[in-house]
Amino acid sequence: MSEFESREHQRTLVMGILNVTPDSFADGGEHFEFSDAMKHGRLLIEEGADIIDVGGESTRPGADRISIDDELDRVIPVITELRELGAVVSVDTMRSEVAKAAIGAGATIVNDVSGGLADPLMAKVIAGSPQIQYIAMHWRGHSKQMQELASYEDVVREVKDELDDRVTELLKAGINPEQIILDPGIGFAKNPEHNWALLRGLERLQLLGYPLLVGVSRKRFLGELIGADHPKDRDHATLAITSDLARREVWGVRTHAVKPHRDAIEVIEELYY
Ligand code: PMM
Repeated sequence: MSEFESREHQRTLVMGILNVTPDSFADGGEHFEFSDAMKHGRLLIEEGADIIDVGGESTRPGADRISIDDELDRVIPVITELRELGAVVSVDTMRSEVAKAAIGAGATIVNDVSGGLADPLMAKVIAGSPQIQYIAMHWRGHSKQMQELASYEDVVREVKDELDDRVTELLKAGINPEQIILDPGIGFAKNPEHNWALLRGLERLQLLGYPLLVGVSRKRFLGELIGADHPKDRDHATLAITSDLARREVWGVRTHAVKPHRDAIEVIEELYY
């Protein structure tokens, strides 16, 4: 029995996405103004989000980077306000300065799509905040170049090994194992076949012994499968994956629509756990 299988069962958590950006994959521009961002944040809370993931920098393939000041201006006021409403907040950032300011504003989870690779100071900030959980996603490079890096012989083995290397470095920097959550990085330096292979092979990643977060919401590979050009037409396909992931006991799913995912997870709970 693996370490993961011996853990007590926990309902899969729903992380609602709040992108305060003009240009993200699926909701770019819709919540860019503070008042629109908060309106959406309140909706995510009402719909039962366990966590709200606030991001100020788009990571869609080809995206340009923004300045630290712009990123701080976008995310900190929203995090402060969401905390006042009692939400559990994660900050989606690759920058240690932004992570530090977000923790100061009340974020309790740092979601780093680079797993600490983009900013060598990130691991120190997380090690210095042992109450914070840290999501380390599989990543091979920034948005501008990431699709050129989508080359694997055995994607599940390589993602597993690269995440394992990340964990080794994070632990070396003084982060506690209990702080770490891993993420296969669906769509990041991966083509559709890689994404499907990773989703099929998640149990091999679970063998690393850490909780897993998975983000497939409205991503392009779903659109290619079902012929949906518009991201919002990919919600049913996303939901099918959430149900499967809840059955396989992943720690959390990162989604745009919250309510249907909470409902689907409740059904899986009733059926199997
Ligand atoms: N995907 C996006 C952004 N942040 N964070 C984690 N941990 N995992 C993901 O898969 C992930 C992420 C890109 O999606 P979006 O632009 O729709 O938010």
